[in-house]
Amino acid sequence: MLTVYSDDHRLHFGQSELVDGKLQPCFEMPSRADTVLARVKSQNLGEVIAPRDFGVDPIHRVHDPRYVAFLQGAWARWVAAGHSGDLVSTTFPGRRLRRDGPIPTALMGELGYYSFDTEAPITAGTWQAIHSSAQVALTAQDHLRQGARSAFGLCRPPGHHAGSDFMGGYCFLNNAAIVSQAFLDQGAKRVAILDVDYHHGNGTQEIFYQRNDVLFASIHGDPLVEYPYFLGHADERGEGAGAGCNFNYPLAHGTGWDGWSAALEDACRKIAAYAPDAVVVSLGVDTYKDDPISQFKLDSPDYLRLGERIAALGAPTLFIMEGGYAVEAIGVNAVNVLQGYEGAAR
Ligand code: SP5
Ligand code: ZN
Repeated sequence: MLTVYSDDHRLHFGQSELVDGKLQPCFEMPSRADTVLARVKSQNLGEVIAPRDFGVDPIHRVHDPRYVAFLQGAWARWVAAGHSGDLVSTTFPGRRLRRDGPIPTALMGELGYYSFDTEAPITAGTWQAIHSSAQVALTAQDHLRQGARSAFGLCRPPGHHAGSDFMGGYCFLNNAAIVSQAFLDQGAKRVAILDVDYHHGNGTQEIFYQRNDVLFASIHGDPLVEYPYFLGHADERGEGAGAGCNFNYPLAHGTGWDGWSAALEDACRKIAAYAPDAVVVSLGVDTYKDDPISQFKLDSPDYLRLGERIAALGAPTLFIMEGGYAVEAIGVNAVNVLQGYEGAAR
């Protein structure tokens, strides 16, 4: 399987994340991508190529151009105002504030408008890193356009928490949504997104919630007890034309392979019934038993089984890297999914 990777991910390196009232190193760190790339190479998964540049047009197909322009220009505005530390929002339009009112003109206000939490710090190289991460996904997608059955976009930063006009949860641009839209723009009729990251893919759900050309299925920690808390319940089934095209599988803390794979089986049956022209996998491996911020109990061999089940869908499949914070293990776990897929797809 082809892997697309760019060193530009290193340009995004947030300094800290608030944990237990203290600033600690960000869980979403550059070494994550290094570990996955090293495993891709040591397992001879296939060729590793750099991304081509498809520009911002495919990004604008799923993100508000004003939001994209904000991301692109925020750091320069911050520096011009005399700052040098990471740019992080602390004020958000919560309930009974005007969340769709006039967009603040002050940088911190505009940042709060476009954010839902404090976990997506904008740093000097963030725009270049997130733009390249989207291009990594688009280059992998282009490989499928050219006829390949599968490809791996080794994206960093991840994307599935980012919505049409908001960032959060370590995510800025929704790589999985961008490539799903690219398939449609190239003539696909239906795309299914299978989100196996530990956290609900709230951004992806939001982007496609009212549409029936993208099915979204997500297996994740129950939002009653897990981030992102405010989306991801089982009764969110889609709206309008999208009614019946959204499937959430919220699972309890402590869920292991038995419970998790039962949800996977149901999600895969929904996807098979939808008969998608392509499957996009939001590949987070923070479901791992030793993940430092998560509460599922998958073990490394389970990821082989996951890949095999995805292969049984029989559709062209694009894997997009999302979360996973047990840095030593995420290479083995992510590549196990890909190798499980390849072993069964062969
Ligand atoms: C892409 C992705 O996986 N984003 C996840 C964002 C999760 N943010 C919540 C972090 C909460 C950290 N809690 C610390 C527990 C330390 N034991
Ligand atoms: Zn996650």
